[in-house]
Amino acid sequence: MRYLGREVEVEGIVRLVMESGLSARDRVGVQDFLLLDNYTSEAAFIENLRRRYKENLIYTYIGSVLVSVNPYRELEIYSKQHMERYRGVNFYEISPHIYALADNSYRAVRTERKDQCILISGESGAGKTEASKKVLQYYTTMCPTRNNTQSIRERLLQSTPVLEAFGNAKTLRNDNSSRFGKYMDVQFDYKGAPIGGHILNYLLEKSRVVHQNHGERNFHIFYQLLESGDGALLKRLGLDRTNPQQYHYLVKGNCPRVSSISDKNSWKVVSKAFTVIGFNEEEVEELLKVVASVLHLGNTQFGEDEYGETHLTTEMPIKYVSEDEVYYTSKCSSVIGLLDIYGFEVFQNNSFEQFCINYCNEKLQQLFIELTLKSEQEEYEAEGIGWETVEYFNNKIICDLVEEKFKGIIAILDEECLRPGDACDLTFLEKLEDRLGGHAHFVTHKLANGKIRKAVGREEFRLLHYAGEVNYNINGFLDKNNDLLYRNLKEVMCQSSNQIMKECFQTDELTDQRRPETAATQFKLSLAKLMDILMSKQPSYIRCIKPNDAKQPGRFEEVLVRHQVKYLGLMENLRVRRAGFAYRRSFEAFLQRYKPLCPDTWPNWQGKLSDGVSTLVKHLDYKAEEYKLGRSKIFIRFPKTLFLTEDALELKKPTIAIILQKNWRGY
Ligand code: AD9
Ligand code: MG
Repeated sequence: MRYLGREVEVEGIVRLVMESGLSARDRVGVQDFLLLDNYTSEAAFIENLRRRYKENLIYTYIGSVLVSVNPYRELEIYSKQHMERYRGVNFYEISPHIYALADNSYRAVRTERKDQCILISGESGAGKTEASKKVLQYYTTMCPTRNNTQSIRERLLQSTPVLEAFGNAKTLRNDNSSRFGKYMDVQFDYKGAPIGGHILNYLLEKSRVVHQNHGERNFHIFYQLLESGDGALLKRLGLDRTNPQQYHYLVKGNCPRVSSISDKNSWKVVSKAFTVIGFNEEEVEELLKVVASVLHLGNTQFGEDEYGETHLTTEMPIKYVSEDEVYYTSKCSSVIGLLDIYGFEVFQNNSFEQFCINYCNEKLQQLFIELTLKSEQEEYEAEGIGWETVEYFNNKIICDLVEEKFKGIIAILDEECLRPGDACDLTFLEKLEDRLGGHAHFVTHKLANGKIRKAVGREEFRLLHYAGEVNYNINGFLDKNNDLLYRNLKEVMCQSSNQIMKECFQTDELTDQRRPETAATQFKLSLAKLMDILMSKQPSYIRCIKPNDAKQPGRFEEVLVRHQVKYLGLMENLRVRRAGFAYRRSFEAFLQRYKPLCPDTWPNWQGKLSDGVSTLVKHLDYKAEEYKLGRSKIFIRFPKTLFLTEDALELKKPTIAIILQKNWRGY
């Protein structure tokens, strides 16, 4: 049957009508938060999420933003049929889904030739990586391929298990936690076939190689290799699987096995992926030699020293793989970028890592504000509707506090790292106090009147982030920022006969007398590059939420969710989007949906679309302040207007269904 200009099944329509109808709304909430009556109420927001989650409706929109709540169970919503259902469909026509978002970006690439990016954020275990895989699967399944692009499609897909083997680990929060941020470009040719990819990694948690907290593991690859590597291979690598406990680097967390993970199966997947990606046997073995050498180093007496030698071995596999992923081709027409990156983090004890991660989130928030306002403005202009000012908190002040040249926290940290003599974490804190003491978003335990602020420890500073306050403990900041490899160690590495080592440690680096950039500065520079990449694209957002800490299905813990709604900035998000018009629809879609409500437009409107919409809204008695007609869209200011229209449609439903069914039979 045809409806809204495309094939859909009858059941789909009834469901569609149901989902936006009054009775269904009470049960499953609204599918777009923009339609919440009380859109400034956090409680109403969470209640809507909860209702939907209870019904296994894990996706909800805030306009074009997709909010996703981790179901912690396999839902039957990711089949090829589901993918097909979402092809070419507009957001509001059918239940919210990640495929709708993926398809929307793809269509923009195809029809408007505009590069797209999909930004996925959320805290550990919220479902970011799963979301990015689903988007990638959608593209690799649904996009056309040409003979020579089949292998590229496979390679794009197979990059995931390899990156996960080297960059993911079991943590307390997530059995398959990504310990790095990832930005992946999927490139499409002019026919819309995926023809290449490019992966950038951010801030790998290198320290995990030498230390794991209780209940956590090292990176998956170590366990996979040891458990399932071929006997002869292990022998060549000098590894002994009979007693894995002997490897110091694998036992720090006292958690060699994880019930949800099969190292054996993963090893099979990774081995196959190596081949598909294009590693030959020798290259794989060279790579595994590096992996094995880490385990050997861990068992040598200096293996447990500070950072030195372990650093370089861990970074390599990731670096190597990621660089090998670059296969741009000249025929590339457009790009969809996928960013799977750590969300805002607040722990009991927050250190340098959280500082970097939260700084990254400030930058992404800024990008979000700029791009959302920009796209709103552009749309209003394109539609010939006057711009309405939106009040919002601009977090640029916090970004500057962290990254400003000479003055920001990173600059001060670098200064201390470079200063010979008595520089240490405490002198760093003193300098921060001296220089940033009066800043509106920076606080230490010292109050201006000489008294002590108890909420901030003596070895902490507090940042007032857009998402909330975080105390950072300064212990380890200088060491982690220095991230030094000793020169003699580098020299040894340069002489290695291992091809991967050679690539990672090139002799010209040794002759370079310049001091390498500090970790924070490297991160700042790579973030700046990332922002440039993202700024040049049209963004879509997926905000992931973890409903409980127990990794269990069906449990919706309100306090936990409330935190995330706050840290993800969702209320602000909603406020900005609701500042002008709550809803907008193309004339065509609006008319198609509501034309049964007016005898002049039903069953078919023959004239101009805009006239049809005018006739319809006049008949529906819309007041002038409730809506505006742009060039191709109708803008509706209040959800209530839309609801009343939906309710009217609901009343008409039986008649519509019969007529549609008749049409269907005759189609
Ligand atoms: V981390 O910051 O890398 O530690 P992520 O990436 O946000 O984290 P991940 O995608 O790895 O979380 O999801 C965690 C687990 O939740 C997965 O291993 C799945 O078991 C589960 N999950 C997440 N999303 C879905 C889903 N859409 N359907 C079913 C899911 N299970
Ligand atoms: Mg992840």
